[in-house]
Amino acid sequence: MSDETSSPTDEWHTTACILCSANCGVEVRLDGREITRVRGNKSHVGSKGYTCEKALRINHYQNARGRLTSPLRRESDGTYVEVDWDTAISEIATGFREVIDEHGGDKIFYYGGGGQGNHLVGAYGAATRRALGITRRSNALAQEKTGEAWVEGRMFGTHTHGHFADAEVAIFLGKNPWHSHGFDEARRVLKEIAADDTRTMIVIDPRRTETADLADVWLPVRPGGDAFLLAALIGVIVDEGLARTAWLADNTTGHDQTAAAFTGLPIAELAERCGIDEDTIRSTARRIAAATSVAVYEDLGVEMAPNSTLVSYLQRVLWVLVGAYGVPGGMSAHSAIAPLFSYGASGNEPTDPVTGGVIVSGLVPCNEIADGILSDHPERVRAMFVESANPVHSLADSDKFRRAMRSCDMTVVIDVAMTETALEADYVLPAASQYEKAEATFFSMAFPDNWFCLRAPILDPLPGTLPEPEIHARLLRELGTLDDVDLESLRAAAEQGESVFAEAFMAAAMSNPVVAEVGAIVLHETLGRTLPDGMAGAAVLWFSAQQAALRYPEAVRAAGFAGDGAELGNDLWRSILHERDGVVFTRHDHADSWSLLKTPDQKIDLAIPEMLAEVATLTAEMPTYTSDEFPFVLSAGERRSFTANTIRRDPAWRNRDAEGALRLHPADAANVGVGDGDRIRVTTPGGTAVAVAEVNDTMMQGHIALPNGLGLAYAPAGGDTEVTGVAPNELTTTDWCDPVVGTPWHNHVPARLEAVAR
Ligand SMILES: Nc1nc2c(c(=O)[nH]1)N[C@H]1C(S)=C(S)[C@@H](COP(=O)(O)OP(=O)(O)OC[C@H]3O[C@@H](n4cnc5c(=O)[nH]c(N)nc54)[C@H](O)[C@@H]3O)O[C@H]1N2
Ligand SMILES: Nc1nc2c(c(=O)[nH]1)N[C@H]1C(S)=C(S)[C@@H](COP(=O)(O)OP(=O)(O)OC[C@H]3O[C@@H](n4cnc5c(=O)[nH]c(N)nc54)[C@H](O)[C@@H]3O)O[C@H]1N2
Ligand code: SF4
Ligand SMILES: [Mo]
Repeated sequence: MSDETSSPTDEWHTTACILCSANCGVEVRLDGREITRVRGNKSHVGSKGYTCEKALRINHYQNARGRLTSPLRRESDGTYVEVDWDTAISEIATGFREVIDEHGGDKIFYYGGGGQGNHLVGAYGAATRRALGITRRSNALAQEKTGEAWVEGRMFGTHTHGHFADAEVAIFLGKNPWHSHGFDEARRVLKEIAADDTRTMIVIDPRRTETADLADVWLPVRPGGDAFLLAALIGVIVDEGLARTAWLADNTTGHDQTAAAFTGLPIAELAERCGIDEDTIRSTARRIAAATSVAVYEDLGVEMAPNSTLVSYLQRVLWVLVGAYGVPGGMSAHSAIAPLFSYGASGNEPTDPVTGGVIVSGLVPCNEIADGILSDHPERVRAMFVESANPVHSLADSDKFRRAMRSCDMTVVIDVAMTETALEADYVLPAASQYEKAEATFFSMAFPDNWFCLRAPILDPLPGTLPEPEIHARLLRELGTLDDVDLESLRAAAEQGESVFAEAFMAAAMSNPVVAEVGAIVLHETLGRTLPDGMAGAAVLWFSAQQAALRYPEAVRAAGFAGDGAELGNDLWRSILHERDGVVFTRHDHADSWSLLKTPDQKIDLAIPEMLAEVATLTAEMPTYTSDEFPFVLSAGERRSFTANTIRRDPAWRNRDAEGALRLHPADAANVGVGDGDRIRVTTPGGTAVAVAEVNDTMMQGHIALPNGLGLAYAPAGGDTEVTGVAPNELTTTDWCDPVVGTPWHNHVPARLEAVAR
């Protein structure tokens, strides 16, 4: 590999953009370690050459200044010293052992496990969790998708996704795919729908977003008003007899009970509450009901706003009532090479022993983590292991999370950069970047064909860094976890090919519980050693391929793979390992969307009693979250052209909107007394900050927005560390969240504004 990368060549290297969940395939040219050119990969199985503007500057991730190159230990005076890997691993193992001996492994918390481009990290992290006895964990999904997962678990037992490329009616609910993507070739698909008179795009968003500009129907809902709007749409469908009753009788349970809850709702009153007039609601409901296919994408605009779990439920009731499940262009369950989430919601989820928060899909609600640590509860967390995440920056109330980390006995962060979170850790371990190791994500949710793409490294690890699988393996070796595993004989089996290895590994896992427990690391240490240069971290995917072959044998065969049992899995694995453009790993029929359901009767369970009870409250006294003190609603974390979570820290990557402006409506700007480019102070119950104002007529009056991912510290060449823009979670509080699953209301933060004198 180093031969290829030591001098500029004409060669294009195949990889992917890692800035959002789309993970578009790209090809890049290198000059030494610099990524000098980027273009879409036309052969990529999902993105087919598509990229957005953000991919073109991935060098700002790969070669940012301040990449970590040595393990760091914080000294008692607060400074960090470089230590070698052996010292770091040995001291970390000792530190964790002390916490385990004194308090138990369940007092260690694991946060993270993968970002927008790297989920193999999480598979290896899971092995370490089990080795240390960690039971409590969380990640970003528990501040966006757990409400949705709770609802989907009850209704479908699994995750569903829309087929926007073919949908007759596409609905974007608190979602701006023009910027945030979320499905393959988003902008191309949006333009295609917009250009087709027979198809309708409905955008529900208080802001006239880039997506809303393309929409046939833009519903500028009052911020936080989505539950009223959706209940009204459902009410119209029920009252006007537009529900597909025969289909519902065949395919769902609880439909009568559900329809009853929406019968005779006061549509005019709900219209008033959501700010959309009744006629528009009625015509939109009729358009949805008349469609042969409807696909819906909900995202942060509703998941991080009041009634979030209820909205996740209502939008699904809407499309189920019109029979949109299991039809081309509609919604369906899908396969997964490895699941991101489990969806077995029962209504009896476990709760966190300290905070009492409901644990969905194994994840502690993000807003409760710091409070739990800072409590004096005997079961509280005493140590933190953070990997590939920046929770000080990304979770509500950054300062509280800082204090929580500092109050732990032991904290470890694995990252590529000295992040806001790393700055609070006892040990910081430098990871090889996502272009320096084998990586992949489990984001692909396509149906009927689903794909997966394993990337190979295009560069050697930066000296001093290690890929996470190697870090985890070293830690487990130091802890002695692997002492009783016969790695030698598994290695010997791996040398003889996948068939022999499959048999040996299965036998070892049956006879030795440690092999099953830390299987990912065992695979890395055995099969991984036989893989091509730099690919050891892919070893865990052998198991994923086996699992996929076991779960969907027909669909894997239909995708072109052959064999029975482990041989089918081996055939898929070989293809994953060698195919740089990604592979279609399952090919389903539309009818399979029913067999993919995980409800006991493989029907959709339409009635969730807890949610139906909440429908009745929508016509009770209406809560307001703003006040004279805080009259504005702040969206603390909008996605824009130049935001990418906190993956790129160098502000120089932004061609525009360098500081991440606070957007506000012209009338609000006039009232506050600010013009474009002026400084403006924003104050919330959580804090205060000064931003640059952007007077923007796409905003609704009373609604203001700051971008996400700003407020990062970075030292430009030859300069001191600077913080650019406002870190949104300096303005949020942990109590401001959904009552069911605890997801934050970052899109609905009460705020006030003041002009700042120049
Ligand atoms: N460019 C870019 N793309 C990204 C990311 C990034 O950082 N930058 N991050 C990725 C990640 S991690 C995620 S989770 C996704 C998120 O993707 P999105 O959810 O699409 O992103 P947001 O811009 O946060 O929010 C979407 C919209 O919600 C609207 N909104 C605010 N309040 C309300 C409300 O009360 N009701 C309704 N209906 N809408 C409301 C906002 O006006 C905004 O247009 O984006 C992914 N893609
Ligand atoms: N107020 C507010 N808060 C929000 C949001 C919002 O809209 N408003 N959005 C939320 C959402 S939807 C999300 S998804 C989260 C995202 O927040 P987080 O889950 O905390 O993740 P990222 O900001 O994506 O940061 C990922 C980290 O991984 C590091 N990294 C990159 N590559 C590698 C690697 O190969 N290995 C390792 N070990 N580390 C690596 C980066 O340096 C970075 O520190 O933020 C959430 N927080
Ligand atoms: S940011 Fe997302 S949509 Fe844009 S190129 Fe990267 S992966 Fe694709
Ligand atoms: Mo996210």
